[in-house]
Amino acid sequence: MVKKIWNPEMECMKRADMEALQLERLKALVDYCDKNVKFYHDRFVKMGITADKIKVLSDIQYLPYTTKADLRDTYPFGMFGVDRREIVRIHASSGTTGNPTVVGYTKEDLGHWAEQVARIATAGGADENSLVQICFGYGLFTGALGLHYGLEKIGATVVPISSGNTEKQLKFMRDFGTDTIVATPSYCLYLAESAREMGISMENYNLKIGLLGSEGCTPEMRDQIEERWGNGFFVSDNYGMSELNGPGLSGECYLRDGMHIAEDHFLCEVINSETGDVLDKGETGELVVTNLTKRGIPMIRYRTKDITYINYEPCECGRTSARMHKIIGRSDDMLKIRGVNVFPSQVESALIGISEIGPHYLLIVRREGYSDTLEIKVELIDGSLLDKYGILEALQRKIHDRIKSILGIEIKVTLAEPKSIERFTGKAQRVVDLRNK
Ligand code: DLL
Repeated sequence: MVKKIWNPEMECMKRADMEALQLERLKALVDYCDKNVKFYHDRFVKMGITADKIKVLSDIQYLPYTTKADLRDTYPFGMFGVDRREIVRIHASSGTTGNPTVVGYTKEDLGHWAEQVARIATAGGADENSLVQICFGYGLFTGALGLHYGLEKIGATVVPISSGNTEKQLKFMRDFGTDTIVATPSYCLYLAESAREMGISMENYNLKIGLLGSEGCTPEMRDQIEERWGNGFFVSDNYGMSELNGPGLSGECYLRDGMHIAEDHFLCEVINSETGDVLDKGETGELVVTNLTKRGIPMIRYRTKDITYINYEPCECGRTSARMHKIIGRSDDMLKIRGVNVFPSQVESALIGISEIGPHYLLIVRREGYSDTLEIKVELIDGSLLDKYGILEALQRKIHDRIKSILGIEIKVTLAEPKSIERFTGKAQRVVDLRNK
């Protein structure tokens, strides 16, 4: 794969210079928000904050946090920093409750966003020779259009096929010689499974690179995706969220030792999600991000609810940009079961590698009496095992013991028929929480 750096000036900048640039941009952002966003102005007045009070980067701790609830409360355009006519694009994400979160981009914002995506696409191995199939749904979701413009910027050939229609995806992939795919990890795996089921040899594909993201992908899951596609297929993990432009906030390089952050655009902190205290560098907690360059809907100290830690050491790839660890879980997706924190990613790591079962699983949480129970439902690869009681029982015990030793709580394992767990073309839904039902 190609090992280029899209913007060496920014991605390989000395840390002291990067921090100076971030400070300058932070002051400008605070001043901008004070003058243009009533929501921030009111908070600043209440807290006695003005841009000239920001002297060093750590003064960011005096600024207020922004949450998804703030966006919902100001729905639809209440947090925009410009007149609606200056907004050239709107995206939105539908939450499970309440109003969707709506975000707007000025022309300049779209330019920054494409630049951010150009960096992660290059870090993941794409370049002007790439032929890319974008399998994210085009529409209000930021994944497809975000990757689209970033990939066009680096000169790749983009096929905006969108999500779904698996047979057509596979046909185009073969006929066009597609070498790069943009998708969620679960859909990328599903495509490989479908190709195999249709009896098509993997030799018919030229797929080399997967720019995957939008949902978690453990190293174990990644290995499985790469193995299913074969032929040296290489997967990178890419992170972002619509409130912070979309994809492009960070992405892995070929060394895959953390996702490189576009630090000239995003100032990241890690906090204790319960107390709100800022943690020391390298500690694990909730990621909080300030978008230093966004003007359509500026974002100060946005609480992502995603759990990670950040490594500020330069990477051997040549980039000096800080790297955030793969998302460990979400503070609100984190299941508290009998006092123990459980992240679906822990279960995924334990399951993958057991040869008799597929990579599709569900965590089902119930309340029985005063106690919570966790059932883990996994699919068998060979359905005929369901008739072989002895083998089935031994397998169930093996999975049970493996997960129990990781989580430290009692669980129930259910083995299900092949293809009985729902497949997703977008983000996979792994948790069914029935406690309040
Ligand atoms: O998922 C943006 C995106 C699109 C990123 C395409 C990468 C590729 P939202 O729909 O707003 O935006 O969802 C944001 O998805 O807070 C995380 O919880 C989760 N997420 C995104 N990327 C990753 C990742 C897009 N690489 C939410 N690993 C975030 C784990 C991820 N979780």
